Amino acid sequence: MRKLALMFLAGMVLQGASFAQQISIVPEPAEMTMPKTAAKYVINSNTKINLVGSGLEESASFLNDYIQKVYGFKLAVVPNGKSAGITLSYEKQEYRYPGAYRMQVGNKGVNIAGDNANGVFYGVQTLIQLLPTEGSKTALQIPHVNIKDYPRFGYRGMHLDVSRHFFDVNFVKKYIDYLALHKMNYFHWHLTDDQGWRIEIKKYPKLTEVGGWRNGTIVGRYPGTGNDNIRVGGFYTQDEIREVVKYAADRYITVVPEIEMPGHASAAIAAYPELSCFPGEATKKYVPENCAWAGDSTGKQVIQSWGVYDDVFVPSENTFKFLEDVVDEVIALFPSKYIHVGGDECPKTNWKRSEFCQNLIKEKGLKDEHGLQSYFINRMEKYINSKGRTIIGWDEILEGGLAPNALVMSWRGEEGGIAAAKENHEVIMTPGNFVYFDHSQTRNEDSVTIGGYTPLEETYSYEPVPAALPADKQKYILGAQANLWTEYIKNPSKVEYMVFPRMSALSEVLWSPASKRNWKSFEKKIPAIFNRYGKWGSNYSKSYFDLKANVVPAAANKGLQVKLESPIAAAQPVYILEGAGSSAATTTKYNGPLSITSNAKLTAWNELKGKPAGAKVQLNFTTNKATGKKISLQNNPSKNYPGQGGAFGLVNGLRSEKGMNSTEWLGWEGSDLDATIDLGESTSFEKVQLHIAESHGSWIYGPAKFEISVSDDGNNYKAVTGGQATSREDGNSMKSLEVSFPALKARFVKVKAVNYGQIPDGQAGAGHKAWLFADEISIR
Ligand code: TNX
Repeated sequence: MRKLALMFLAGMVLQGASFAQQISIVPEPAEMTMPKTAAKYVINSNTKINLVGSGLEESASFLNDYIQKVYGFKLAVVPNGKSAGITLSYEKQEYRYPGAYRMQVGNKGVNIAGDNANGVFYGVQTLIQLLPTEGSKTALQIPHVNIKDYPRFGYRGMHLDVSRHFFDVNFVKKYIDYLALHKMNYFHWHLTDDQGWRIEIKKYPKLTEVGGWRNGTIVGRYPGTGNDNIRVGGFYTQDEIREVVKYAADRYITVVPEIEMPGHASAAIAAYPELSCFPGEATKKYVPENCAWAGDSTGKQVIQSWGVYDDVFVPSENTFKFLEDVVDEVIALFPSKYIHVGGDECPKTNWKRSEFCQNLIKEKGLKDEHGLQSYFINRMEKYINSKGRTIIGWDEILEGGLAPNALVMSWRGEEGGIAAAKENHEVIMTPGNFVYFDHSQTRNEDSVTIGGYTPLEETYSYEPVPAALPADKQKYILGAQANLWTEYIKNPSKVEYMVFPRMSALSEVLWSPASKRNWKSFEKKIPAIFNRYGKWGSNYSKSYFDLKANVVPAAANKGLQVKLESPIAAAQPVYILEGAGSSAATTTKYNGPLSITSNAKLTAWNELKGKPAGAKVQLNFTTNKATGKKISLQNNPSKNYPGQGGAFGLVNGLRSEKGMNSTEWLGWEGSDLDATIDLGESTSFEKVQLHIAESHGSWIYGPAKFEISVSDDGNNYKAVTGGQATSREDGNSMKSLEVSFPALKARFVKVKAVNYGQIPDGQAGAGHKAWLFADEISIR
């Protein structure tokens, strides 16, 4: 069980004296030593910042702004100063990536020496992390330390989607400050998508006049329960863009702009319909019927719902001219070596039915529509290369042949990154299951998220260099980045909630030497990290402290056991168990695993000094003959949707009650659920049920077939016929499939749900493999 000696809960800080001694620098420095006897240096309003050398003003002013904001005073900055205090200077250091520095805190003050100005800036970030988060605000005690530090990766990135929801310049600057405080150096600005075009392009004013606004937004999780009918939007003027780029550069952060093509292009098409294969077709035609629409439904419109849409750029000369013009203006605004061209999720449906596209495929001797996508990206790459820049694309740009110099962002797992690195292409890793910060970070999600479950520990455990990559190809992994897609993130406060504390974990993955990365040490820093967010006035998720309930099979597979775990040593987990033989629903102190052998409702939470603290866990167990039994799977579910405890999750007595947004689901991409349950002894039963999810917009389909067979010896199986599978809607995109038959006796039961196969044309994700989602098998 993970326990912290110190604790912090839901806005309340409980801090021991020992904590004040703890140094909590995030990301962990490469090397750090402390004097034998701990000592302090005090920074107060008389302390001076000495600058030795030029180009250090940005670092001094960042430090001063921070001290002013958090502690309310400012330090005098003295060029060529020699007095005691804080001294910023240069000192040659040999490291692979810019940003190395040394730092000493002693009796005479703080010395920060950088290999370059960037290194000094990172030294200042470390100093900021030594400042107290408690106690006096006028005499800031910092511990004596010796630090030598440098980054592990050259690309340490964070992404922000400003299309699905728009965030103004002030917040974008704040976000950039968050990057700086975490020693990150790339900000990937996702500026265009189906739901809004956010960058002013002088030559095409309608991009922002028309494409920057939508008449409404679906309410709740896709496909939504309605439309809010509120016209929203916004965009950045070119002056604002320059301001942001400069602001970032002052913090040693490069802004990488993303202009999506050829898919996710509806906002541009709304402004200039001739960019579509079918300029005359109304956008509404491409939107599923169950997504409510606001306002004008004729002609081309900016999309109001989430997902992937078929109305993509037509690969015509006119479109290429348009995109080249856009790129010209983008390049003039962004000094970044990299220009991101998207390339992801481009449905081929329209290209298939467009005569123009089919002729183009023939004329250019392309294999098919994937060849056309590759042609599209290659052509834009050539143009961007001719301007001295390099393209980045999402991993779909591997399909149909990779553009020659492209850098690949691997988002659908690590495979794309591995394939690209093997072809000697540079790679930035952004795999969904580790660094998609739009995923939930708690099992008790308190607002809608896109789905998935990426808790803090999982992000922390991420290793950007895949073990599967041969040693001589590892150099192609430039680093990693977390993505923040904002379909379900409407305001700055939720952005902060979703990125913190996972961004702190990621910063350590990207900066600290692999040998310095240690989850247990990181956990010790969590109270200080949270205090710091508090000082910044930032929102953050406290789910790390949630009480966790682990459901496991009981001894000899006779029922279930629930273990309650809390990272807080001083907290007492308590629970109410209704059913399961306990008649009165009384609050009981937890002191060991709970046994579940019949239907039961468990409510559990932490108590701190007798008061409830943190989120409640609520589990409704429905037991049956399969519950807690041995189960094995022929095909493993996807790493992204492993369910709770793998195969066991199918017989843990728990079903999702919330629909898709649950960690109960096991998901198979293209393959079948093929489970064998060992009931332990010959058992009589008459029906088998499978609880599944079905959400075509999210590429999740019910099985093509649902088959049961039984065996007494585990070798010879006999199909159970007679029962036709019936299906019942359970609401929230969930269904129960059931096969019933005259009672029979058997020990082994094979349950097979055959994957739907390829997603049909005209549906979201057409041509891809369908997902099969299931969370529970019951036998009665
Ligand atoms: C996939 S990641 C997308 C985005 C969505 C995101 C939601 C990628 C390249 N494309 O358009 O916002 O999933 O998690």
